[in-house]
Amino acid sequence: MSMDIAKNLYAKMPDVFAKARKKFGRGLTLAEKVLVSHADNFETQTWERGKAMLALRPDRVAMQDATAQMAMLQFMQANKKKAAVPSTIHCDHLIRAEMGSEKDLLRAMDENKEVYNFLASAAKKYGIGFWKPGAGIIHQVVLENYAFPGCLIIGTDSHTPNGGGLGMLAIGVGGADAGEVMAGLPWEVLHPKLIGIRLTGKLSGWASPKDVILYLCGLLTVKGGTNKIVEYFGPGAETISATGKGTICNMGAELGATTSVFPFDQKMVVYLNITDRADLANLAIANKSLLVADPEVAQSPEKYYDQIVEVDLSTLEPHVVGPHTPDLARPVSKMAAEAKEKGYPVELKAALIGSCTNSSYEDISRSAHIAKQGMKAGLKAKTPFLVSPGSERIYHTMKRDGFIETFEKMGGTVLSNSCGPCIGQWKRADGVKGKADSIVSSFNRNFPGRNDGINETLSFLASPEVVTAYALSGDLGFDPVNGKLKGADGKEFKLEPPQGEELPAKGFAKGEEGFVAPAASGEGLTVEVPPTSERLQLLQPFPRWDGKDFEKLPLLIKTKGKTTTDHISPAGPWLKFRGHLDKISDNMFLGANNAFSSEPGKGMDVLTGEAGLTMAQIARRYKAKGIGSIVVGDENYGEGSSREHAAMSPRFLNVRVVITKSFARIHETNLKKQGILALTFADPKDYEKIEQQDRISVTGLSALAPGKPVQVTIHKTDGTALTIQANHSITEQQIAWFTAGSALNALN
Ligand code: MIC
Ligand code: SF4
Repeated sequence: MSMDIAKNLYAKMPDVFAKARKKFGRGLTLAEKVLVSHADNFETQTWERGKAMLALRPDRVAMQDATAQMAMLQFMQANKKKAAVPSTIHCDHLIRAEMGSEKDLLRAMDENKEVYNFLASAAKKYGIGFWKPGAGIIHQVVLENYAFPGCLIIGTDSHTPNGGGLGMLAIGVGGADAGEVMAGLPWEVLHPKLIGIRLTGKLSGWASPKDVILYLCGLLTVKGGTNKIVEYFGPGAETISATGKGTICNMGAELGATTSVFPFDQKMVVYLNITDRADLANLAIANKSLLVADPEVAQSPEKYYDQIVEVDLSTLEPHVVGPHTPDLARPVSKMAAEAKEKGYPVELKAALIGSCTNSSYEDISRSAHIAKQGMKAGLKAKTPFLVSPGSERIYHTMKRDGFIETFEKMGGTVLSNSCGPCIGQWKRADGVKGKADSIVSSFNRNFPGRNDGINETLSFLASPEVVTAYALSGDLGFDPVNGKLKGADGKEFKLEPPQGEELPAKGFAKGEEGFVAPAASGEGLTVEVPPTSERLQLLQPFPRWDGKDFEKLPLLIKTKGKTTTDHISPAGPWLKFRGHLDKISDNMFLGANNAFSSEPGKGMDVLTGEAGLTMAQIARRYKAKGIGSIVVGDENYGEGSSREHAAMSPRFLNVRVVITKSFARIHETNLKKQGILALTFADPKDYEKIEQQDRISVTGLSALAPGKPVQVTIHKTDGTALTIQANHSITEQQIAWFTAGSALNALN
């Protein structure tokens, strides 16, 4: 099917590129090429970076099980017969890692039966491909099966950009966006600005693709990419494998970037060939000029990109980032000193490799090379060492080529092909709540509590080969590049830099692929939602806006510091309620730091003065009294995941307005989609003026208009009031979502 999509797309590209070159009066970058060729209507579309809303027609939608539930529940409300664009569901997030691959998978099938049956039956009915539990992690499966150069995919997961490794724009969205595109509507996104990253040189020694993005996270920070596309170019790009490019694009989500992309090249050809898509590879070769930036871009990139960063791959050192945020970066050689200075515990309690970000053949073979060196010296892993393969193909190839054996001999455990510990589906045997200790992984996120549910755990991220070296040493202060390990015989030795193969010489081994095709016609098929389910709940539309201003609403929470979606709607044990809005809403803000409480997730019912309650308890009390509330947030509010539960739960529990210093892209859209007013302080210092007992009014709402600030009045307990201004990025169409109560209501 990708072949037909690609043929049609490549056939129409020359014409639309010619129009775009004329309109813009210059050549086009690769990101622009993909955007213009997917415009719903190129002629009527306004093109202005950072300003215009683009209406695009994605080629495909991908959903993972934890977010697909809400996406499908919302799509079903649109009453369509079939998904309007090719779509797939991937069962990867709900498998708990504990006993190893086989047992974990069996248990998951049992405990998630209702959810899997719901997703499978909905997929079958609505023409959606279904990838069974154990088939692999969404982004790896998309890369192996659906991604191709020049394509535009949206996915209900923030790491969807992984597909940029095959030269396409793959963008993370909330479930409502996916539901709408499947219902046949164009997809809207703010016209992103462009960051050009010029790569020169070639990676060598310990440096790996992961280090490119770890380094960039440190340089650009977690908000540096917000509403921007990161486009890689330059001679260094061609030296990185397609899967390595995938790693870099995947973790571009940690910059807040809309997505990241690499130009089509020979590495992609090789990858398409080895994943049984020679036809696509040949087609892309024949259309190469369409799938890379115009030649003039590389000559004077400053004219095309809003910002340019140069990275010399030859001098790049391996990095490690963390704890608690992916932009706290330093070369591994500096880790020991910094750990000492900041008092980070250096004894490592776990080392984890794999995940959607880093389980390519290259990653695994390089890590196995390190493992073998350790074992040759009589060493085993000093920490629990867990391996999460990205897909069935990867797992079976690892098995055939002896890597599983190597890792197991080293003392490691190979988990099922799923997210597992990366999303908190991990029973860490030695974890103690309240105790700070350190773990290291090759994943992409390290927010507090994410992996083991313990907020104090210091989670560090590095390349899989560096993590494997850490596993051998058990010591965060160990420098794999320059340091020495002590072998079983007491002799010190240095690890050789990792060596591996980009792709398996014998091709990929195949297991059970785990794909279930939809029914030819969904007519007469039912979607399985047991009425008494604890896991699934059909959605009730949110109430329409009553046309009144928000007067004197209590403040529910003022979050302080980093407020990721993991803080707003934690995952781990809560993942099982992703299809049950009422139940999952009990997790609302459980991980968030409240400016007025010493305990995360807790606050005060300001109407009664009772403190120590969870935010959900407080909001439910207000809701029962028919009162709405306001949330105030800090910088980059809603960073991280695409989970729309972080917007739906507040909406469900009557939060009407969220005012922050700034928002992360996906979350801001999710709030708007659910009918919450998303505002930013015109003067970020006004954040300081908000106190616990304030009542807040947001007025002039009937005159809400794009670009027009709104007035916010803060009523103090002493009877005084002060008025501040708040901005928003609401478009005409989004005002309709607000008044209808949600985007979905506006659709019907
Ligand atoms: C993540 O990595 O945070 C997740 C879990 O994959 C999320 C999606 C989710 O919360 O279901 C994401 O990245 O969007
Ligand atoms: Fe799964 Fe982790 Fe990848 Fe998210 S980042 S898709 S949780 S493996």
